[in-house]
Formats: sequence, structure tokens, C-alpha cells
Amino acid sequence: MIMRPGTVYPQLKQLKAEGRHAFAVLIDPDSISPEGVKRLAEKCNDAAVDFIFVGGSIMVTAHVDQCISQFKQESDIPVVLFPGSPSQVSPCADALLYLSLISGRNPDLLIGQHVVSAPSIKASGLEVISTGYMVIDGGVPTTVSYMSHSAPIPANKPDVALCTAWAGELQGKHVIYMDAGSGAQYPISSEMIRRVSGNIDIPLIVGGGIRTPEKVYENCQAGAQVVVVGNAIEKDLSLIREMSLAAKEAPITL
Ligand code: 1GP
Repeated sequence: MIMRPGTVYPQLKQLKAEGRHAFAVLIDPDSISPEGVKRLAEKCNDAAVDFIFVGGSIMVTAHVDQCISQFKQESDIPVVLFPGSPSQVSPCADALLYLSLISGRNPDLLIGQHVVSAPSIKASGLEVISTGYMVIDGGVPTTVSYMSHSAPIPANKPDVALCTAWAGELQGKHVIYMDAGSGAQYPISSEMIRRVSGNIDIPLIVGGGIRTPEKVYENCQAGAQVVVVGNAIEKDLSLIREMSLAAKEAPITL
């Protein structure tokens, strides 16, 4: 079985090495129409968005394939799967975030579902990016915390976040993804992002509850390599341009 040579992870590593920042738009295939995908692709192309993340909690595989294929007809932006369950693996994407919920204590989300999905991932040939996934308390219960019976890391405990990220790094994860959860009331604090990013050698992805270009800038300034926004863009496509620009204009963080 031949795994596709990666193009996404080298880009993430380069961002980290050069202290630069990128912007990703999260699409939930269940809540976008075919016309919506086309409109979104145009906006993302115009705004030079760096990555498209595709994920959702209850996605149906047929939608995922269709949505990605359609996006790819309109755009060359790399599409990265951010799956909520093993059924969401699509060979149409460019890469897959292979998530282990390292902030939780549920063996199923640390290794169980990985065993179940391994054959289809191998067969897909996707670029696989081993990801330490950390849920941070964003003020409202998240789907992932509910489904996994795992408490998120408290928002005011940057040291717990750092130790968790370190553990992920020591286990050989390629990236750390800190997520306050879709629609979080409070996005992750700059203090926590700075603490984690400044002390790990692997790229850091941050998302959840980010609603303004200023917040995107702030998160990048604190050291996030990639900032991900979903909900806010679903409501207002015009945010894409300013948010993408904010990530690119943020100062270099080494
Ligand atoms: C990606 O879960 C986030 O990490 C997306 O969150 O939908 O709140 O932007 P929003």
C-alpha cells in the first residue's frame, strides 16, 4: 500500500521553522449546499486561504466525497480531513489529521477508533498527519467532550496544556491541535497559546470560537502556526479575506 508523499506536513513544518502563520477555513459538509461550496471556493481563492479543513460531528461519507470533489474543481487549496469519526475518511482529500484525543482519558479515542480505521486509511493513500488533539474548555460543552466522556483542559491552566502537548510531542505526534470546540463561547487564550507554542518544536493548530480578524491576528502573534475558523465564516463569508490577511500579517514568532 503506497501512502501519498506528503505536501501538507512539509508546509506546516516550514511555517513553524520560519515563525510564519496560516489560515484555514473549516467546512462541515452537512451544512453546505453545492452552490455554497462553489461560492466558498471563490472567496477562499481570492483571499489566498492556506488550507481547507473538512470535518463535522455527524457527517455522512457520501457528502464528504462530494463536497471535497466539488471544492477541488474550483480550487487548488489543500484539503485536510479533520474527522469526527472513522467513517469520515475520504480519499478525495489531500491529507488527514489522524487525531488522538490526548486531553481525554477515553481509550477509544486514543487508540480504539484508530485500529478500526487503519485499514481504510492505509488503502486511501492519504497523507497522514499524526495529531495530538487537545480540547480546551471554551465555556460551553463540546460535542467531543460529551461523546468521549472526557473533561476538557481548564482554560486557565496553561501548564496542564503544555504538559499535555509535551506528552504528545514525546509520543511522536507531528502536530498539536488545541481546540476550544466549534462555537465555543471563549476562544483559547493568548497566554495558553504562547505557553504551548513557545515550548514545543512541532507545529501548533488552534481553533474554536474565533469570530474576528483581530482574534486571528492575536492567536498568530501568540504563536499558532494555523488558525482555523468555521462557524463565523458560515455566517459571514466576507470575513474570509480579512482573517486570511490577519494571519499573514501577524509578526514572525520564533
Ligand atoms: C476548529 O472547532 C473549530 O478547531 C471550529 O470552531 O466553528 O467555532 O470556528 P468554530
